[in-house]
Amino acid sequence: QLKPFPKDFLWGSASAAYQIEGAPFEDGKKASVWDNFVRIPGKTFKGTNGDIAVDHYHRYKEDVALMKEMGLKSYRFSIAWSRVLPDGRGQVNEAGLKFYEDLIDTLLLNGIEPIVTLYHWDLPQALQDLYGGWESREIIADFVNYAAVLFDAFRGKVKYWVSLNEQNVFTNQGWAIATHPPGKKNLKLFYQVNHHANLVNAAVINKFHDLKMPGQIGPSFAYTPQYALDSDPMNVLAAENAEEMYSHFWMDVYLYGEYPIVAMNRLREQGLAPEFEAGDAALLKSAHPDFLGVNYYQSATNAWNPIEGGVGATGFNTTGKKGTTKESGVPGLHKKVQNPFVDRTNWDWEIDPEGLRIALRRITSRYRIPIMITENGLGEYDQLIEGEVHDDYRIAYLESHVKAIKEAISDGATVIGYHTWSYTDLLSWLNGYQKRYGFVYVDQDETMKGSLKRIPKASYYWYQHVIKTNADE
Ligand code: BGP
Repeated sequence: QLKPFPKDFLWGSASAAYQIEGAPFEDGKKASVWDNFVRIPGKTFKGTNGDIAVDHYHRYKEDVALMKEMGLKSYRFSIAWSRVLPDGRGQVNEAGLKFYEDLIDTLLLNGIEPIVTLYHWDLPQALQDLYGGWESREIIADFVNYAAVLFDAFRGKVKYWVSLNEQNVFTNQGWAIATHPPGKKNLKLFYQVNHHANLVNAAVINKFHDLKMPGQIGPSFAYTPQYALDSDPMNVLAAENAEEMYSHFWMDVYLYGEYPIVAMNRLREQGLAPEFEAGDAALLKSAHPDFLGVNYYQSATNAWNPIEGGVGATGFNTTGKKGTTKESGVPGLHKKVQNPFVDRTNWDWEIDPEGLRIALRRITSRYRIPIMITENGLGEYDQLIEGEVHDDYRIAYLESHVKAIKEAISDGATVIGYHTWSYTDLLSWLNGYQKRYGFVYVDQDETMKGSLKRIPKASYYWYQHVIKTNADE
């Protein structure tokens, strides 16, 4: 007999500013690094950008009305730093702040818990220009100052705060593989930037606690649990390597305040370890997140990859055609292989609900921290046929993941909420508008000239029922 979901479980859904808002230069907002990056030819799918996105900036009332109708308990969204502080620091833009105040008030009025992500990748371009953004330690003071503006503005109204969204993704894509801004390939810099992000995360959590903010704060980590292909000890070692370098390397810092030993030894040997300054180690140790946000989409399977002649590439499927992902790996560490036991999406993301149960259990055993699932969902092509979207594949995906959470709770994990990615359809950073995740279909595509009409999909009504019954049926 499985335990029921807690009565106050946050059945939610999520989004991020750049992917939904549009209005990049309205009411005093200035450019973020994404506003510029998308204009570099070849960086995004058919050059799609977030200039209009799904026009949430002007249609948020309609979007919240649909949330209310659905019975949504919580809504996770991010604040665009350059809307509130157009230059990243200095003068607050009251009009920008007001947009979020109105959104938060509308959510509260409709009984929906706002969950605010401070940073979902859209750094003010001004700070990138001024000192290289995350490449400089100056970001620590600027970030804390930005957060303090929001803490002050929304004290008592917003109870749940996410510090950084997927630090492991934005640092890796920005500085190691060059697929996100600022588009660099420099491993030494990547580890240094990531160290600065760790310091920011710790400093902002401390600020929140120093201010005695009512509520909770934690980072959202993109956790991909690593498996071994089989019991060949070398494949098991490859999986251990991947878990150390891609999971513990972030979560240990968040929750133990220290980098893991094996990973740091490896980086020191290669001359890639981040430089510490006086006070860094103490700062990392001093911060204690109230929960860990987990973004879970898939697991990853590993095999040994020899130092001599091993696979050294990074492989992403941005074609939207199943089976086109190229081999990837790090020689002497691991290589990523297909899991023969699970199916994949058209973007080759492996569909593995059991992996979510495993993820929640691993975090619980290693860190003993409450978990908020801040993202989980299925990106697919949806078809609008006679005004309806029958996304049964999405329902199947979400249903199996909800079951996995229930099992993990019975196993002993503390899970306080579940936020699907995403609420409405929105811009996928690199895959345009064709890779859809929403409960609500939005008429928008790569021409960026859609009507922007909102149409609830079959999954919308399915989730409405889940919320109503607390997933008890
Ligand atoms: C996460 C991000 C989201 C969202 C999601 C889906 O990494 O936090 O912002 O984009 O992934 O990714 P994609 O759009 O690449 O399919």
